[in-house]
Amino acid sequence: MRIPMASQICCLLVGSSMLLALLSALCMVAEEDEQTSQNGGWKKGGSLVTLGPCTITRVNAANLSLENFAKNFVDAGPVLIEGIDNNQEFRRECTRDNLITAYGHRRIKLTTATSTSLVRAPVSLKYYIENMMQAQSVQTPANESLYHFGDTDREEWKSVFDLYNFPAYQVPGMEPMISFGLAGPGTGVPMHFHGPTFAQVMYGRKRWFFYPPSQDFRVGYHSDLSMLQWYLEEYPLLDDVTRPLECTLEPNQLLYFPDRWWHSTLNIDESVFVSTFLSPSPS
Ligand SMILES: O=C(O)CCC(=O)C(=O)O
Repeated sequence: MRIPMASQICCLLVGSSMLLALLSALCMVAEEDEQTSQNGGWKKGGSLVTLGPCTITRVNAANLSLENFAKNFVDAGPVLIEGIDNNQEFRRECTRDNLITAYGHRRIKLTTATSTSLVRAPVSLKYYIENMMQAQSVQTPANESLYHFGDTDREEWKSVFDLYNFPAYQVPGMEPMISFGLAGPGTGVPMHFHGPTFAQVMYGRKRWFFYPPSQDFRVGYHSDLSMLQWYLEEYPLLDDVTRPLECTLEPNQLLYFPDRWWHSTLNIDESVFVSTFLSPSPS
């Protein structure tokens, strides 16, 4: 029997380690594809943003009656309600393929991800999804980061928005209005405030940051700083006093925050999301 020489053994070893590397790369691609298909076709990951801590109140919907919410949570601060499964039909409507196939030709308006939120020229939904939802670069300032949120033609989108079930929890004297959004990983909206709001993600994970109305700690924010740059450069410098409250919102959860709470967002993944803004019902 011929004994292989050292160089032949080395070739075999290199060959098999290359094969292993190739196989593991193929497995990673297959795993990513599987994750994407379970995720409505929307990509998970791809940004420098990781899951953060959750420092706000968390409660399971099974333990939170509508009465308890209205009595004890409406003004108490941000709350993450888990175990919410109220929008499966709307979620199916919002898969990547379905949005492109059924509504890709419609024109949507984009806004800059700044506190002043300037509206930019409309693009088709298909173009936005296929070409403009890539991961945010830290070099891109907020005034060049385009985001689709809220500025949707309500008449044109009525049949789609009608599929969305508003949260069963209610704030007495207030009525809901839907705002729909689609955005890429690493994008987000800087600190601002308005009336009480519910938020859900149909797909993707989204970090939320909060300050109470009494504490205007917009430390490190300025109008053209993107949320990604704030997160990478300013957020790590915050201390116990200046750090915002925060939590990551995922599908099957509902976030609520009361009137005038400062808030900002940062998408970890490609995200499809809805905010329900509450305003006083006309008497
Ligand atoms: O979901 C987002 O990225 C923005 C939501 C937001 O700012 C809001 O609901 O007021």
